[in-house]
Amino acid sequence: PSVGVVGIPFSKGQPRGGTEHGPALLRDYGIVERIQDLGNKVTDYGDLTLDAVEDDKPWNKVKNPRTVGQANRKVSECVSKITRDRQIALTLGGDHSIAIGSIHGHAQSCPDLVVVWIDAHADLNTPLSSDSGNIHGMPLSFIVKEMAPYTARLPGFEWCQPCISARDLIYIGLRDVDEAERAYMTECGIASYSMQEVDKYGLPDMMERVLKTVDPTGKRPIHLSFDVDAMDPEYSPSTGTPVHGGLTRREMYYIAEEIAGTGRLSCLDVVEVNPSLGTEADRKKTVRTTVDVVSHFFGKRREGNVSADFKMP
Ligand code: DIR
Ligand code: MN
Ligand code: MN
Ligand code: MN
Repeated sequence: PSVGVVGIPFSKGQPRGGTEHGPALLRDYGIVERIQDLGNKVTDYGDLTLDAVEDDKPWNKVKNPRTVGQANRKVSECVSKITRDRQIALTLGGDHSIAIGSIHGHAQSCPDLVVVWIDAHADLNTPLSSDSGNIHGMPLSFIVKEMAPYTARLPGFEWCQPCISARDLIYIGLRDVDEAERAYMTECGIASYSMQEVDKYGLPDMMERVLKTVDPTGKRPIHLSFDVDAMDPEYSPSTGTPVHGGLTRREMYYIAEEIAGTGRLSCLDVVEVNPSLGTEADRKKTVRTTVDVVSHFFGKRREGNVSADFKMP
């Protein structure tokens, strides 16, 4: 497959600096070469230039609304172009607020996409329900049509319209869901495979259910949004809001290989790697695990791979 990579050096969707260095770190650890070496044709579009908007006053509790809105407009345009050219978009975050632009842009080119959201958190707060005021805890409220009655328009987001239905979204890995988020999920009918269901069904049965539930036809393009805090902090400690009891590296390999096996991955977000958090060892562990997992989304198989130009010795 063809892959288009874009770095999104952004951290204004949450209070901790550092996620803006995520793209550089992932590149340093060879993420682009790893995908290339698997036989994919990779185009690297570099990093977006994202500026802070001056005098970006909070909207009620919500921090940096115009800065996050403007950045996401650029993300949307970029992802829309990449996916329109029939490349799989790989967005390197950045905090999870960038998924607003990523899904929005993807939906402009592929209106029938489905979203698989792998995260410890539901990221479904609205500017009205959010306790933290951090937009990285709200991206899906901008994107899901059924959330319209519960949300509010934010300055900086005039360009952004909800573009998916609640039934086109499914969660994996949840274990820290706010009360309002839980109520919205139930009210809108958003399916979720939280850590409870991961434990109950096991990965093979769960992934079958996930794919059948969100797309019984098995034909629609998949937008996979991967927050590295979905994994247990044992594997990805350098992230802003770690939660114990998460997915193992091995479970993420399984999920990634199953998604790759559909042949329908159309956009992958890799978000919330924060090189400024934890020790040097934590940072290494986080980025190595993340790059390894991403390679499985792009074709690496534990049973082994043989490249097209391989000559039998
Ligand atoms: C919390 C935490 N639900 C919030 N969300 C996080 O701030 O809205 N999302 N950490 O990744
Ligand atoms: Mn999260
Ligand atoms: Mn919480
Ligand atoms: Mn998230």
